Amino acid sequence: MTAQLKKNLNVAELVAHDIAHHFHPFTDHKSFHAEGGPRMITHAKGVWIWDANGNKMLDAMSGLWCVNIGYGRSELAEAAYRQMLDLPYYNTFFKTSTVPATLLAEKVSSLLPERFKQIFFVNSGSEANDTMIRFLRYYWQVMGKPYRKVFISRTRGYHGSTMASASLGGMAGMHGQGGLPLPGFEHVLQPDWFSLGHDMSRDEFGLKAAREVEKKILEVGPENVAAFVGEPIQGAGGVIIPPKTYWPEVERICRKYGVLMVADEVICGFGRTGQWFGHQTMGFNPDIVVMAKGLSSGYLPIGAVAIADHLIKDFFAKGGEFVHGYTYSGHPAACAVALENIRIMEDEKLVDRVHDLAPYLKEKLSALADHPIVGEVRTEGLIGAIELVGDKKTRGRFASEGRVGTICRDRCFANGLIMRACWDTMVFAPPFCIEKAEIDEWAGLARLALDETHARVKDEVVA
Ligand code: PXG
Repeated sequence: MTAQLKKNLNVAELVAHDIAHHFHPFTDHKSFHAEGGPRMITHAKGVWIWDANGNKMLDAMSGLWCVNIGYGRSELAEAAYRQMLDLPYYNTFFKTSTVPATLLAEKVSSLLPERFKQIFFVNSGSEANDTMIRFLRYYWQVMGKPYRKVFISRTRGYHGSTMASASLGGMAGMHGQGGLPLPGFEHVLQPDWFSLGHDMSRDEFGLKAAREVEKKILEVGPENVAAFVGEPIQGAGGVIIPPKTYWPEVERICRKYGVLMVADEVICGFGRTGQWFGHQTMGFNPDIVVMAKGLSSGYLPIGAVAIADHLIKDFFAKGGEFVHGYTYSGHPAACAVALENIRIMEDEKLVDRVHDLAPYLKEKLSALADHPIVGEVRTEGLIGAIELVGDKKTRGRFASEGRVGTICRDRCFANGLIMRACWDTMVFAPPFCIEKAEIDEWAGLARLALDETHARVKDEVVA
């Protein structure tokens, strides 16, 4: 938006047009209209965003977990501009390619473990997961095991909004609308020690949650399972950081039954956990890596699926054409932006920065754990969560799941801080450029929002 347009904004008129014509994703339109429509976001810089009324907010969510390098990097805009002048579009079907698509495939491969040499481009995390599902179903067919069609994933996992990716995800609310999941998608317990671990130690609970995967494999029949799919750290499920025992045990189980492993790195990928990929931080070795968001820091839509050599070798030899692709697979402008994003991440050592900032973030936000309605603060790299509870000792929640989280989210907004509420878990994933002084400011705003939330709910009986 040009400065001129910004100056002449008639906010009330814009909001009225939005209410009249804009059907928003993940929005309850009844309350949205009743509460006066959208907050219009107009511009952003670093970790800060502004709305059309001039309110400035610290975005501790990087948009939707994606603006990893931070807002306002003109180099990315220039990369898109230059590419659009040279070649705004050409496809990557039918034995053609473009320079940015080729260079990005090579670059992404070089960031991943050695075995990932082939990269398939898509436009979103949902498409990345659909592509992975279609690839693996056909892969097993090519391998003479067409019955290996069942995907196992976790409750409260989030893998996207298309029919297949929402089926793969374990969000009850999404399954409740229109009869999902589709057949062939099974879900097991999420490794959420805080909510489900009761009196077990974290490590014991990690093993218990992993063995749910084994139970499910045996229930479905190992010969029918295509893959186990999981986010290294579940994001939209409430930033569930599994106990250290979880992933190695899941890997041992999957290998035992010949079940492939897919890491959905849409949130964890590209540095979020302090290493390039979340599976490196969590200690497991996937066969497929699904990416989006941080690949371009959200400046343009792009996602990717990386497939390990041991799968691709047979697939290329025996599979013939993979009858799959999107008009915008490897879109040149999106690839140019992703390349520039990765260049900046490398030149400015942003992954190291995440790693180095992580202890400071942990220290400052963990100080909130003394608050009367905070049950736990957990972080890994620059991602984390604050659990809201009515009873700190028993980790007891407030009545009506999600209500107190929503109050807290609104108090954050009112005080100039953006954190998301996943039910009664406040989650955060700030841009990697965040400064220590901004972390201090955030911790102060978070405490204020928690105090205001507490004031509203302190007389309530705990569920
Ligand atoms: N996998 C993971 C792990 C995600 O977090 C997707 C796949 C789907 O990506 P696309 O690009 O198709 O949206 C995501 C997306 C939330 C929220 O409520 C999270 C996402 C998207 C929308 C809302 O926190 N993550």
